[in-house]
Amino acid sequence: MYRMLIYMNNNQSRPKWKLKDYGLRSTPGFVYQQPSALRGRTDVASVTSWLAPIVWEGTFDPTLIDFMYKKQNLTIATTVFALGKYTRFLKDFLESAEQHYFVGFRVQYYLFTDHPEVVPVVKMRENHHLTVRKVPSMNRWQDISMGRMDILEKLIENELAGEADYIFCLDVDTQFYGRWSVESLGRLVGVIHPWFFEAPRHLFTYERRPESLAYIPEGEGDYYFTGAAFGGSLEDVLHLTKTCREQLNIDTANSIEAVWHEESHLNKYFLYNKPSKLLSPEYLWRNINAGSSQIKTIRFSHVAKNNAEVRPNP
Ligand code: UD2
Repeated sequence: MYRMLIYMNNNQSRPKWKLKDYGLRSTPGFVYQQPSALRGRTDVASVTSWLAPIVWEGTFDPTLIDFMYKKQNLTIATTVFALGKYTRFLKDFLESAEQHYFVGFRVQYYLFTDHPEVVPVVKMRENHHLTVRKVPSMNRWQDISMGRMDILEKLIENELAGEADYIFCLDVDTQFYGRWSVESLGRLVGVIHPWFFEAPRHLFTYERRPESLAYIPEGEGDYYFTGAAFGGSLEDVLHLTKTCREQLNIDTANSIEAVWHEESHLNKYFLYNKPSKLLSPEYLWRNINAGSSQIKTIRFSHVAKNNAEVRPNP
């Protein structure tokens, strides 16, 4: 095991854990395709201007990367919320996750719902476990979506130290269609929104009112990230969720709600706290039937839904 947890209980104001990374190791005799310093994807960018990788099909070797991460004995915490009528998405979400999501690695799902009695029984792979948590119902879908930051912050702070190495937070009105695994791991991970990956930044739907703490001025911005999937190390995602939760609360106290709710605050956070790894829209596509020449494989996608029918309010 190359990743060690060091507890720092003597100082209460600091996180109780610290990840010590001894790097990714291969083994003599393990054979895989030679990586090229010259050839690679030329139709998409696979690195940001601050040198963070952008993960697309063809930018990593699944055999090699699985082999190296297997040695680290990792646990991936994964959160999903299903309140009100969104429980109908759970069966396809969980069944497809069990086919494609971190196969061969330890996964601990945390499902937050106001209707635990309707959670479907889905056969889990070895080392994959589901914990169901009851949360109160809410009247506004915007409050459900934004309230996730508060619940995630508490989960990481109070329960996950020593239980998981990384965390991903995913929307439930989604389905997996292809591999999503260790190539996605990083300290702070954002997913490029499937509607905006080709757009100039003046078209991004950032919050543009200076009264909101999610405000991003014209002329700034790197990418537009989805609120439907993000993740990273416990320490980094704790800082992200805590910051977004605090800023959402201040906005509420000032009677302003950012245009895309917690997604707007997430985009503000990622602009000034650069993600260490970006996932291409393969990792959150808009519709399984929509095509795009750059998308060679769809790994995870929103499913079609009738907002007026599934949401508790317009
Ligand atoms: C967009 C974002 C979403 C979030 C939301 C907030 C994308 C592609 N999607 O999605 O991530 O930022 O805007 O503005 O960027 N939920 C329930 N019950 C409800 C309503 C919501 O459980 O009645 C949960 C559920 O996990 C759902 C999530 O909240 O997946 C986000 O809500 P949404 O999917 O309706 O929001 P949407 O599709 O507009």
